[in-house]
Amino acid sequence: MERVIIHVDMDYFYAAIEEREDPSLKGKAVVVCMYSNRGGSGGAVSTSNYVAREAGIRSAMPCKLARSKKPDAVFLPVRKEFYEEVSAKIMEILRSNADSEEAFEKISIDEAFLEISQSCSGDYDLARDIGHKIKEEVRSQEEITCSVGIGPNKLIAKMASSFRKPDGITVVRPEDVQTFLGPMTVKKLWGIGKVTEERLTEMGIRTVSELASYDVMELISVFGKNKGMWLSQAAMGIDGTAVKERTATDQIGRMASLEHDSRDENMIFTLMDELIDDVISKVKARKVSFRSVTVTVIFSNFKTSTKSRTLGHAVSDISILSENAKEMMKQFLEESTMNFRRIGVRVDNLQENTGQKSLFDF
Ligand code: TTP
Ligand code: CA
Repeated sequence: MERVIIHVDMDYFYAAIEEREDPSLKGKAVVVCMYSNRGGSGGAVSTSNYVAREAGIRSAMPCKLARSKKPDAVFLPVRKEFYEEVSAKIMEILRSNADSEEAFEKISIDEAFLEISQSCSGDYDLARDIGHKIKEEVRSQEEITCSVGIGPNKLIAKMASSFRKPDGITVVRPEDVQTFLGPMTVKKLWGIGKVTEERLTEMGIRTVSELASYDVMELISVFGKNKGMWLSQAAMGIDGTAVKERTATDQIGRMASLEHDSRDENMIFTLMDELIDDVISKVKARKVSFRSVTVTVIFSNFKTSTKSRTLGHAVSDISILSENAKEMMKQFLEESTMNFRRIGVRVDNLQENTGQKSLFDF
């Protein structure tokens, strides 16, 4: 089956959250600043909305310069912890659209890759539908727009998502990869930094198609084996790297759909037992303990909700996982009226077992 990868990138993320929190900001230029701890007017722009960008304001620019470009812009201080919370909710929405819990890779606070090869059966029309569905879920649940790129690998998906922004969706089918990449300047190729770009320019290589047809041995002689090979492959749109959670060592989880949408406690808790068994066997196999438990519910309208608990200390036994997870699930049942579609159980804050048993293990 053809691989199909989606990359999702939130639009002007920090500023979009601030706009959402204060609707009076809509239409105004909004600049989120990381002020230096010396106070005063020091500090750099974290991000700005598109109104501010029209005035030439950019990330990393001194806030003072931004102010001079657009004196009537609204300047707000960064609220990183709050953005992290919003990010976590969005990541749950994205993860729930991947082929499996593991076919997901968060790459920054507002970007992730999802593999959807199985759910779209390699069909790019279905993949586009999934892309639209993700955009709609993020918009309706978190009131944030995002841009989506779909392609046969991570490199293409990543470059596709930045092709139409904000609120865009770009699908690059395998047969269109060359047409998509070829005309771009090499600096657009994901992974090429300033130094490499300059070196390539000196060599007379300006576009990706020029790089793709450049003799790979020459590239290797200039950049070394790994980088030279990578440059040549990337320019041809080839990227075999897997979508894989980078922090996979940090959590173990399982998610599954109910037989049909339901609020039947028997059905829900039976499935939970299965998920819990699975999580615990992975915990044991990896010889780790966990300090927090998260339960996720995706309702029949696709709304995603999570609850987490941090335990007093790290444990690895099934009864504690089961008790905490089920209590949270009961709360979900009490608080909601809608049917459940999918449920998930996850443990994080993993610690390697030292061999010494804690009191809890007896
Ligand atoms: P980006 O995805 O690079 O930018 P963005 O989401 O603000 O805008 P775009 O619509 O172009 O995707 O970065 C995500 C967040 O990371 C951004 O909202 C703020 C933060 N950030 C910084 O704090 N400093 C920086 O220099 C950059 C580039 C981002
Ligand atoms: Ca972004």
